Amino acid sequence: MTRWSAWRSALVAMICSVACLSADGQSGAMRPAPVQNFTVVQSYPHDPGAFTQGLVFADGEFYESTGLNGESSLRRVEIASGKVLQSRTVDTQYFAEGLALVGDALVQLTWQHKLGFVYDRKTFAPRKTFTYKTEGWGLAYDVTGGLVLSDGSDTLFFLDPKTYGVLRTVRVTDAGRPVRDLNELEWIEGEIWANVWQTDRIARISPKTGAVNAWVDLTLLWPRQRRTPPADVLNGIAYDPAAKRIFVTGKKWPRLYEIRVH
Ligand SMILES: [Ca+2]
Repeated sequence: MTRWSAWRSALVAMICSVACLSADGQSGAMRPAPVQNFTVVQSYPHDPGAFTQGLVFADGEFYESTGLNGESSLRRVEIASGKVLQSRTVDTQYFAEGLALVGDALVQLTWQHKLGFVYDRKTFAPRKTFTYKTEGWGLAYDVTGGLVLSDGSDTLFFLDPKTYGVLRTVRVTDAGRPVRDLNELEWIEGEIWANVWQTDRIARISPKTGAVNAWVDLTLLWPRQRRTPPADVLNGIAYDPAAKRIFVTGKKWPRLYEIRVH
């Protein structure tokens, strides 16, 4: 080892001892992910009857999947007014869940029937169904990342967008601990963002490792003590990649928000 390389190795070790270890000696990977704040950019009306389980942005509009037996639907929604422009009722035996746009098809999950519906994007006409082995909670797709499903556990399932077979899974963790109750999903700039059921937090997840990169704390978006029945939990994330707009709402919330995270 030359004198230069020895000096360089010592420098790297010194930097790592400061940067890679926390005060209690834990490695950086074991530290909880940082918590980020938000500001509201815009707020829009949202159908307070929509028990939002899936939210997708495409070409200046939202597609939305609503849940509950007898209230489940697939919708196309005008952003500015929250007006439902197109709707299809889901049979009362099904509790609809996550929604993703895959090419010209809308793919909708059901909660416990292990049955997915594929619709024509334009007409909402049913094309086919498919099955999966878990519960169905959240669903998201983008061309780069692929189709990803959550089932309320700490596992994300990456599906083949043509056959819906499982390609791989990843366990989601923060500081090495499992993050369960992963719900509505969205691909945002290479990360998977996930609502965590019964919380006001969104996890920003590395699709490769499952590690939570950061949390977005939305506790103050519509504080729980001010929520009026039948409004339920925060759920629903959509992303406009061209304008980099992030939208969030909740189950039976009367408003939908564009937020900026910092
Ligand atoms: Ca979504």
